[in-house]
Amino acid sequence: HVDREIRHQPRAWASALDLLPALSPLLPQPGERVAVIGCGTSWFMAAAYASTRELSGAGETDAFAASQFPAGRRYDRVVAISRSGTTTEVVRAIDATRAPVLAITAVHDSPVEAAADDTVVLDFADEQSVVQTVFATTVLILLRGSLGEDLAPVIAQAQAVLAGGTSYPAELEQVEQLTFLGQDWAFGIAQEAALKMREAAQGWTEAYPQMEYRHGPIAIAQPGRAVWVFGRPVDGLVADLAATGALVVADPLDPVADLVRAQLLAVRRARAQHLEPDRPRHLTRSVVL
Ligand code: F1P
Repeated sequence: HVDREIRHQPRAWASALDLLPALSPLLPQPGERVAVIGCGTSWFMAAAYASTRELSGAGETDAFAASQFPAGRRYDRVVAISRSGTTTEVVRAIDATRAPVLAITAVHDSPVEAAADDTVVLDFADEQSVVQTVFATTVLILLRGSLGEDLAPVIAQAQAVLAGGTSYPAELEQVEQLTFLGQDWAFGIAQEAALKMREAAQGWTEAYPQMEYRHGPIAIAQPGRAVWVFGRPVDGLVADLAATGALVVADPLDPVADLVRAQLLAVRRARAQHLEPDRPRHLTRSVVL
């Protein structure tokens, strides 16, 4: 399924943006103090959105893994992201906060919907794989659109990636280790790429903010390993990376379009090891305690 779901992304993003005018009154309003929560992939999308919203000037925005949410803090609104709508930590965090909660899920009539004040159900972005791709990116595109961003170029870039026009270097299918870097909101995307590679392909991956990478993690860079930078590399980083002999990937793609390349790589690396990328070991579609 995951191949089909990865390829469905640009269409799902366009559908979400079509809904934006109708959904806008439910989404965070300018000036509101917002917390965004989720688990796993949904947490990384929460982190990416929180950073984008804060940088856009729309208002203070924090992101938390749902299990780490400080429920006593005052927020004007909590946004809870959960594809399944059943993840226990998300339901508990919603129950614990006094702020109004907007849930974004893929499934109707879920426990998360029951606990939240308002719910947006992106059922056209639901998926059958345990490994999340289309739901996660569709939520992020919708939320970026709500900040006034023009996402047509991002959709076009993802279409080009899927058409094979913007591929990754073939050596990435062989490297023994991958580190993903991203500055500001692209750090959430780097974390998500690293998670995809772990879930689907059982790969050893790490993720850091770009500026953190030189504070220790660079010690493991060497030939046969790769470092993939999402978004524009900070000054001097590519030269430092090249000096280690590691394979460096850095393209001028939007980080979400670049994530599509990482998803495709995760599937290719899984297949090369005869792993089933839809159904990673030790993982279920949602974690219910
Ligand atoms: C969250 C999640 C996924 C992960 C796996 C298990 O689910 O941790 O991110 O990929 O499917 O569940 P949800 O709350 O978004 O349904």
